[in-house]
Formats: sequence, structure tokens, C-alpha cells
Amino acid sequence: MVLAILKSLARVLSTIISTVIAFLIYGWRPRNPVPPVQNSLLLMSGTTLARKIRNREITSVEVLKAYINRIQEVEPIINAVVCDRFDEALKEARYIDKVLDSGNVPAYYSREKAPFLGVPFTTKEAFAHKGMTNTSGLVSRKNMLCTKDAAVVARMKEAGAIPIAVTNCSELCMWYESSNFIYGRSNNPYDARRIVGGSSGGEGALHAASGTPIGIGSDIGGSIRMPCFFNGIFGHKPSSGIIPNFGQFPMATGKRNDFLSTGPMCRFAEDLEPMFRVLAGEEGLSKLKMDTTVDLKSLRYFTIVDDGDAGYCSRVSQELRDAQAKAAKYIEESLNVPVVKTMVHRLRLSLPIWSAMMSKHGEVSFTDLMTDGGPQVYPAWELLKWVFQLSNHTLPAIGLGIVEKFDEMMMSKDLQERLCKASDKLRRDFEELLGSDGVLLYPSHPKVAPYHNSPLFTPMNFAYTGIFNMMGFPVTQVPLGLNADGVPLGVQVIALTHNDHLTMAVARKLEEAFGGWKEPV
Ligand SMILES: *[C@@H]1O[C@H](CO)[C@@H](O)[C@H](O)[C@H]1NC(C)=O
Ligand SMILES: CC(=O)N[C@H]1CO[C@H](CO)[C@@H](O)[C@@H]1O
Ligand SMILES: CC(=O)N[C@H]1CO[C@H](CO)[C@@H](O)[C@@H]1O
Repeated sequence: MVLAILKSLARVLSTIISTVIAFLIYGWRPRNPVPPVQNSLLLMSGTTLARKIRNREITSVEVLKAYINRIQEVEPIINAVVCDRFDEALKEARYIDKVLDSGNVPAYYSREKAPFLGVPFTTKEAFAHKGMTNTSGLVSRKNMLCTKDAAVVARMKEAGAIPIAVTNCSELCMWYESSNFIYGRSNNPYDARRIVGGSSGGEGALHAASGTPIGIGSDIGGSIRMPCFFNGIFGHKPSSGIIPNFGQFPMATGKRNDFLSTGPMCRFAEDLEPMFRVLAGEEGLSKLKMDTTVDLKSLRYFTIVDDGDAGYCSRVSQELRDAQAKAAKYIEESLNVPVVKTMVHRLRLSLPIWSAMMSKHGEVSFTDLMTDGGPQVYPAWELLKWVFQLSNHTLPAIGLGIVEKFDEMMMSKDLQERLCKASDKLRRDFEELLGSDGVLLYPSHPKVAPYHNSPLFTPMNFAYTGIFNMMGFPVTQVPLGLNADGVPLGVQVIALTHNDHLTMAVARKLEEAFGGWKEPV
């Protein structure tokens, strides 16, 4: 009882502080959204660009130049790109154009083998690209360059896509605002006073600003879905174990590698599936049912409006509740099926379950990751240095290092075990509810993109996305238009493991009604 009162008090206080401080610091500044797109090439899906390049309606060089110019135009506002390879990329585009013009196209450039031939792509900087940085915002890794490509980068290149740049992340990819002491902070293209999310935050912002057609992120607590939500684009966190995570820093080890999912980020729903196929490869696809035609009318639909208001997270805002209700209503009316409002009570334990599972399966401590083979890092000492602006580490990273030290004090082994069992039970609850033909709508986050730094006061809000990493389920993040302030709304679409084809099909359906990604205005 006392605990409950304290918890509500803490939540009210954190809400007031975050709202008031954020308003005082940012509220009066201009929104400064990115300028409107002039070049129509920037408003085409990756799939369309690939088709037009192959049919020689446009050239790969034209497309690359359009995107490079756009990046140069929006970077002063969003600060999302941290390392580029524009010159090499243009050379590669020229070569592809020459081969296509010659009419003598080799088998490895066929439509089947190279579905994205000549289309530019980006990834979060945590993915290794030969010759580019791989720091994940850790200052001690500042001048390191990759010696090889991450598995998914290699697959995209094989599919004919051309890497043009890598994008900003939070320090060590463990925070939902993308800011660090190497590259600074990224800004939301709809409203530069707001966060881009994290950890794939630079990636989310660059897409929303039309600076890239297709991209890749990774997600262990919402790092694909939160940036996609805050920036109003599509993203897919695949079923666990389908797309290889190999070649990113930091690399998840042991069971945590099952919690981490690598997946596509894009503005147009039609790009999700072809990208997903490239990233999954034959081996990944063999576990799935991607080739079955989805009959949307024959699926069962559910909606859960919040986590039962367990108190760890902010309350889900009314505008997001309304947006989710509108999505449910659209499904009901357009498909003539019921969308059942339900509740899974163990969702109240989302945050404790995520924390217990992560610490049970943590082989490398976060402090060791901060150290990264260099001199030992002491989080409390870093905190003191941070106060005097002498630390190389961001406040969230230092905080996580400190929390980790107290982890054993806060959670006994016994409690940890009980929470891990609760995680299994929660998975069974969902299995009973959804079966092989059920789809669930669930909030992506309690609030739309907040002002910079305010996540410090609402650190647990990622639990809305994080819980599905522990379940291993596929989740597609779907944009649902903009709110009255021109900031993106959205929802998560969830199915059971290996039903990725269902969530992506529902994403395409919702795009029809809600218009998917919207240009910042
Ligand atoms: C921060 O990192 C740089 C580069 O690795 C190093 O030279 C400097 O000593 C570090 N500063 C602190 C306070 O640790
Ligand atoms: C996968 C990969 O190439 N990672 C590299 C990141 O950068 C360091 C420093 O150069 C390399 O040692 C890693 O191999
Ligand atoms: C604000 C800031 O530090 N921006 C940097 C982002 O990264 C690029 C490329 O490394 C730098 O040129 C910017 O100065």
C-alpha cells in the first residue's frame, strides 16, 4: 500500500518535472521542422526506385545524388548521419548504371538475386560497414574503422543496395534518446526540440526527413520500434532468431542474442517485406510462412489499451488511445470483423520481467562494455566527472552502470527466478490468446516524442516495447498520422513467433487508411 502510494507520487512528480522543465527549456523555441521535399525521387519507396532503375526510367546515380543532396540539406537540423561514403557510393552507382545500360546483365544482378539493385541504404552506426566507424557513441572507439561488414550489411550489398551512410545511436545503444559525446544529439525532423528515440534514432530521423529510402536497425528493448514511432515511419522487429545479429557493436551474447532482433526501417509499408526477405535469407525464411497469402478477413484481432497502468511507465496519453481506437475501428469496419478489447494481466510486470531476464542472462556487464578493453570505468566516479563536464560518458550510460551495481541489492535471485517464470507464463497467456491467426494492437509508447532530455524523468517508458523482446514475438511498428502539434502517432502490431507475415500484412492495411509516413510540416 505504502509502496503503491510512493510509486504514484514518484510518477506524478516525474511527470510534472519533465513537463515543466522541458517546457521552460524548449517550449518557447521554434519547432524548426525539416524543409519540404522538392525532388520526387525522394518520395518513392525503395521497391519503386529499384523497379524504375532496372527499367531504366531513372538511373542509380540520379537517385544517389538526390539522397546525398537531401542529407546535406537536412543535416544541419537533424544531425542524424555520423559517417558517409558518398564518393564511393556514387562510383558504385555509376558502375551499376553502366551494366544495366549494356543490356548484358549478369545472373547475380538479376531481379531475384538483386531486388534492390542501385538503391541507396543506411544503417545505424552500430552495424559494421567495412571502412566506416563502429563506435556506438563510445568516445574510446572514436577513430576505429571496421574491417568487415555485418551479416545484414553484406546481405543488402548482395541484393544490389548501395550503402551511403551510417546514423547516430545512443551510447552503447542502451537509451531511448540518441545522443553521445562523439556525434552529439540527433533532432526530430518534425520538431527539432524533440527526441528521435533510440537506439536506432539517427536512422529513424533520417528516414522521416526523406534522407534515405531503406535502412536497418536493431532492437533489444524497442530500439527499432521507438525511433520508428517517434519519427512516424514503419519498422519491423522480427521473430527472434530469424535475422543474424552478427557484426554489430555492442554484440549481444548468449541468450541476450535471442532478445536482440535486427530488422528493416522504412517510410513505405511495401518495403518491409522485400527488405525482410533479403535480411532473413533462405535459412531464416525457411522457418516462416512468408509465401502464404494473408486473408485479413479470416484473422482474429485484439486490442490492449495499456499495461494495466502498473505505475512504472507514464500513463498512455489520450491522443494515442484515440489513435489506437481509430485503427481498431478501421479494421472492424473495413474487414467486417470484431476487434476484441482485452487485457493480459501479466503485462503489468513488463518492466520487472524485462529487467530480470536481462540481468539473468547478462554475460558481459554494461560497465565492461563502457570500458571496452581500455582502462576500467567506475560509474560513480564518472558521475562526479560528469557534473563538471569532464566525463566521456552520457548520463544515461553512467546511470545504467550505477543501477547495474545495485541490481543484486534491488532484486534477489529468488525474485529474479519468479519473474523469469512469470515471463514464461506471460508468453503462454499470449499463445492462448493469439494462436496462429491472432493479431494484437498495443501502444508503442505512453507518449509521442517528448522534448530532449525528458526521457531522464521517464526512463521506464520503454517497457511498452521491451516486453516483446522477452517474448521473442514479431512486432511491426505502424505510423498513424500526426497529432495536433504535427508530431507522429503510431501503434505496435504483434503476432506470435514466426508469424511476421501477419503483422506486416496488417501494417499495409493500416497504411491504406492512415496514410503511413507523413511529410513533416
Ligand atoms: C576521453 O576520451 C579521450 C579519447 O579517448 C581521452 O583522450 C580522454 O582522456 C578521455 N577523457 C576522460 C576524462 O576520460
Ligand atoms: C565487425 C567489425 O569490423 N568490427 C570492427 C570495429 O572496429 C574495430 C576497430 O578497428 C575492429 O577491431 C572490429 O573488427
Ligand atoms: C553536433 C555534432 O557533433 N555533429 C557531428 C555529427 O557527426 C558528423 C560526422 O562525424 C560531424 O561532422 C558533426 O560535427
